[in-house]
Amino acid sequence: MAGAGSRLSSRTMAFVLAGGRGSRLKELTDTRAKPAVYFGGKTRIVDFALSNALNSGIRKMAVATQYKAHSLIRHCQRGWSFFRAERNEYLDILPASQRVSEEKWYLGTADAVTQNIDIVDSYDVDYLLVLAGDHIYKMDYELMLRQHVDSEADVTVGCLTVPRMEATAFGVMHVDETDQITSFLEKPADPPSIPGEPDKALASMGIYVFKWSFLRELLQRDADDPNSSHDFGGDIIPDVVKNGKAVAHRFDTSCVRHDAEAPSYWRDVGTIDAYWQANIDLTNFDPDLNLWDKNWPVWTYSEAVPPAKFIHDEEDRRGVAVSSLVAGGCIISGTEIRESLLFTMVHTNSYASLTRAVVMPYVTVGRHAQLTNCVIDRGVEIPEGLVVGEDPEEDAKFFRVSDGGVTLITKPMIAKWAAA
Ligand code: ADQ
Ligand code: ADP
Repeated sequence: MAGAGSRLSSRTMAFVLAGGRGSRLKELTDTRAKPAVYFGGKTRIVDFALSNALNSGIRKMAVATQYKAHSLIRHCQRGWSFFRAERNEYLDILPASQRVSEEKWYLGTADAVTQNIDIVDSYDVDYLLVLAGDHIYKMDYELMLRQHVDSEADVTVGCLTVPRMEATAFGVMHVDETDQITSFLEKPADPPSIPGEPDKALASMGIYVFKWSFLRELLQRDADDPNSSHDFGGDIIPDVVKNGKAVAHRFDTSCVRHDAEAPSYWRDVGTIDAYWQANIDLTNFDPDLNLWDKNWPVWTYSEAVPPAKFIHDEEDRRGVAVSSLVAGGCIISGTEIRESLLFTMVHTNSYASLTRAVVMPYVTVGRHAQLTNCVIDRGVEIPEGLVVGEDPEEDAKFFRVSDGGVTLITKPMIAKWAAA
């Protein structure tokens, strides 16, 4: 046992589950897994969990991939390949169906770990931190590890308080006065509320700490169980709640990190509306998610591109962006941009205007286009004069309009528009 004060993160491996499609993001995840979706002007969603692990002092990580993993794998290889085995640092990318058998995909989230037991073993760690690779948040896992050890729990589950009606998408728990979990329901249709707070529920963030020897044995038993779906939320956590000691780690009350002044931040960006809003929120004067914090950098792969350029066009139209984030390589020529977020290498042309637009890399915007409240996928060429965001019924003929009125535009949709 290490003495008090030593960091548990050095004896921990982070296992990032990054295999899910995220089907509620619709066409945004047609070609890539949700963790590979671009977020925040430079980064992808998975960078947040990986950066949290890095910033928490963890130097052994694995990313389990499955659905449409190509761009995710390429991103991890390009952005996260600085781990050095000779310094006892590792980041493994673990695609499904490559290890146990040629055909076998990961059956569920727990099976993704089970199929890689020998890899976790080879790292010789005491704790396994299981992370979902599809949320945007800042969290110091050392605090959760410390609670796990101090409480002598079999599993510690990261959780937060959410409005009760939103809890249908989560694992929902009850805890006693010591925060030991007394019941756990995976995605209940009618979520139980927190006692005394009828409108709130305690939801699992899908983040778990286990002692590796304990989880290893549990997974081997689970693998032989014909009634199990081999899922953490569906099988493993309910099992430990029933037969062992499961403890809640409250993200709301523990803050981002020991010395943080920033408010804790966590967002599920699982729907087009939530995704758009979380990106647009970054354009606020004082955004809740501080990407400028030097003490908590969000690491990513970044292309070598020139600085963003803003130009007056020949007809003296000014290229301007206000209350916006504009990444490197962009050329804003005679376009008016407001409350928008432009990723790398976006090129916009004269008389166009963008308002509350989330624009992914390598998009071009033709002259006179007017784009409002929208998400534009990578590489889309917006035709001259396209107007989006004024008439939802018209938009819905070619594009996807979300419940909240955000228009999603992808390459196939533009092809359909052009053919009409
Ligand atoms: P869900 O949100 O439904 O519930 P799930 O689909 O299990 O999450 O995905 C969790 C993570 O695992 C995601 O990052 C996903 O990309 C990844 N994943 C999914 N299937 C995978 C597979 N076969 N192989 C590898 N990775 C895979 C879970 C919990 C709930 C909890 C919510 C919090 O079950 O209890 O409340 O997360 O969002
Ligand atoms: P996305 O998440 O949108 O897939 P990527 O950066 O992984 O983003 O790539 C987007 C597209 O760009 C790919 O589908 C591919 O067609 C093209 N592309 C990017 N880099 C390469 C490359 N090195 N080789 C081939 N195609 C590439």
